[in-house]
Amino acid sequence: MVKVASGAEGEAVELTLGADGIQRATIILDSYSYTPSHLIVQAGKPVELTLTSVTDIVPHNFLLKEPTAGLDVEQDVKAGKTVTVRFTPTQPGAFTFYCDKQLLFFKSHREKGMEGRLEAR
Ligand SMILES: [Cu+2]
Repeated sequence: MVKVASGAEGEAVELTLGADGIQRATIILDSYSYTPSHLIVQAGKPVELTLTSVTDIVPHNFLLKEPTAGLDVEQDVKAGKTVTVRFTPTQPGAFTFYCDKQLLFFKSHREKGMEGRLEAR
């Protein structure tokens, strides 16, 4: 990962392409954020994200649904666990990923700011 900018929206990172043709990054999930929250990738090439939760109790997830770009990711990340997801954005564009977990009548994690941006170029 290469840090390309830092601002109010959080740090933007450009994923590096591995020798195997896969773009990889590690994302930290906390309550209620993804770090980094702005990813820049190349369209048409596979992306592999390692999702690491650093919470003790609160479960999170990672949703990235953009049918027009072939994206349909829905992955639970239990407290303290690490999982990987793999997908390929078929088209350039800016897509939003988020956590839709919600406790009873409280605000959803997304409403508390748990979302980020995937920019495919
Ligand atoms: Cu969450």
